[in-house]
Amino acid sequence: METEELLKSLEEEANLAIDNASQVQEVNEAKAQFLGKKSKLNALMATMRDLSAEGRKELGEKINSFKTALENKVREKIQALEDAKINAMLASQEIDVTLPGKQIMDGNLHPLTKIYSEIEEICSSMGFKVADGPEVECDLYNFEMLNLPKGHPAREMQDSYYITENMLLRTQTSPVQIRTLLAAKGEPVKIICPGKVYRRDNDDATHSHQFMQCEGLVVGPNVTMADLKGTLQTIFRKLFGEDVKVRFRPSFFPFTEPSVEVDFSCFKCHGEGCPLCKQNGWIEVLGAGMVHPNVLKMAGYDPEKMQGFAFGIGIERIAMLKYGIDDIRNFYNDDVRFLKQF
Ligand code: 2NM
Repeated sequence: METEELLKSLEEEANLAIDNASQVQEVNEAKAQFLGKKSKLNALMATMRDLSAEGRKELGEKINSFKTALENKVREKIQALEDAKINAMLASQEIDVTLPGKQIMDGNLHPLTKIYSEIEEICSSMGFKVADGPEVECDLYNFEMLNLPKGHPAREMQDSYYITENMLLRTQTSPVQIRTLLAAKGEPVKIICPGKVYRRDNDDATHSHQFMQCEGLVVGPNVTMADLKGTLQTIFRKLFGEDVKVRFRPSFFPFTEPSVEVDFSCFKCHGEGCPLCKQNGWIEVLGAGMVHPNVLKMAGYDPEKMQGFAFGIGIERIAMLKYGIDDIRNFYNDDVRFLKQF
């Protein structure tokens, strides 16, 4: 009877300890306290050897059922504590999938990229290939082979960022065209070369020491100025509108003969005169001409058998006209308020 009461009180004590445990560790401590080697239960078991066989069996059964019940309770409690922990974690990390998403600002292409991509697309549709080359060039390709020998006054006009005696930042993309002609070894060529160029210039609203050009070059048998005019007319009609007219005025470049300044009729007032064309009706946009026989010869072509035309478009100038931008420096200042307008 005394043992039975002892077991009963142990059971109550153990149940209370386990019920009150708020952490797995406390449950394990209670388990050790009530079932471990130093537990009162163990002491009780030690008294069994003094009992009769009958008494031993009876007590053994009681102790076993006490142990099993307690072990089950411990297991259930630990499970309950772990479930509660996971549920708390899930509740704290709950995601409301119905909340609106974060607004992400869309990027867009730089206005200069848009213009040269547009020109590339127009020219590709006419059979031009796009060529590129190094921005650090040798004197030979940048000047000499463009009919600009040392001491030529036109060198001074764009003089220039030299890296060494004979290397400089290219002042136009024409050296890419010279490289293309040399590689073509006398075969016909039809390319455009978009890219950055560098000149000694004071930066102001319309000038920058670094800007973008897209030069075009067509070399082949029977290439004429009419081809040049038709090509430029197609480009500018696609860029500015189908009614745009193109006009040539005589000019001079060392690498072309004859050379022309190219105007197109104002796309805003259609030639009537407005602030954009300065009441002129025409807008000057580029230089062009028939490739100089000296340039053809130096590049390995016989000017009697093949002729060529070339043109050089300033990308910034086109972008400023098309988008109504009045200061070239806007292109380089990385101000998102400016850039996101295009
Ligand atoms: C221009 C104007 C006129 C030009 C000439 C050549 C080459 F390589 F064929 F000689 N490339 N680009 C050229 C001609 C460029 O820019 C205003």
